Amino acid sequence: MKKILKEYILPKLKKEGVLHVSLIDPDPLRQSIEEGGKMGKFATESGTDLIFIGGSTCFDRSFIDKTIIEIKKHTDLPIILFPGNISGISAHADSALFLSLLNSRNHYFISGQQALASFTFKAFNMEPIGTAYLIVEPGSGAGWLGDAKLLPRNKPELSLGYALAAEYLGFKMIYLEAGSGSNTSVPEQIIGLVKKNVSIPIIVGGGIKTTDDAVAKVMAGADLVVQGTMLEETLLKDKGKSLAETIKAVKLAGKKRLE
Ligand code: 1GP
Repeated sequence: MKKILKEYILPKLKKEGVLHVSLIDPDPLRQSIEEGGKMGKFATESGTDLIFIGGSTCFDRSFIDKTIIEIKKHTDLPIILFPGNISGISAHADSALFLSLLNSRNHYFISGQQALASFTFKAFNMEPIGTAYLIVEPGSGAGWLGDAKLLPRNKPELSLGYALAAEYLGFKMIYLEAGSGSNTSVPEQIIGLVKKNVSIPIIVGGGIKTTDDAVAKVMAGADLVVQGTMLEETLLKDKGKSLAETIKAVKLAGKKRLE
């Protein structure tokens, strides 16, 4: 079994202060398998550290498998699943976030789906990175599909309660999510408060569309910054130029945080 958390993420974090993550959503309605491969190529050339594969609406495992195989032709970076549901688990990935949507109203998204997915993880001998998934307003599709009781943006202490619970329950990472394509991202106040009080790595994603916003997340305490929409959009518009600039700024901010 590959151990991406222990052997790649944690040492890189210690050395560089932050990891930039590119999210590719293997959804046939969004892009073809070849385009997915192109996104992986662009993300790698732009300097990203890690590729997440997943989304709330991708249900076709064979399409996910093929997309990962295509991406692997263009990158040596670890590919980690970010599954929106149990059909999002592919044996071709290197590792996977084993997500529990702690602030869901529906136990299926907290532990039910996980119990079913565990058989596949066992069969695939795949690393399950236990990750508490916390959805903050506005939440977008992930919030709706996961039946989340969205964490209020103006009450950071409520997010902190869930983050502390995640650490006490033994999760390896926390994912603060504002929802893919949201018009706003997770507030720095929430990230900062969580960072001050928990010691496990914090992933932040959803609605991070500009370099300044990405840098603000790092300076507030994000350990992994996830961008999906920006990768999709800049690939089409400016051939990924602004993604490369953002990644450069994120990495610089990570170094600054280490000083
Ligand atoms: C969604 O956090 C990710 O789960 C990425 O969101 O597409 O808005 O970058 P964006």
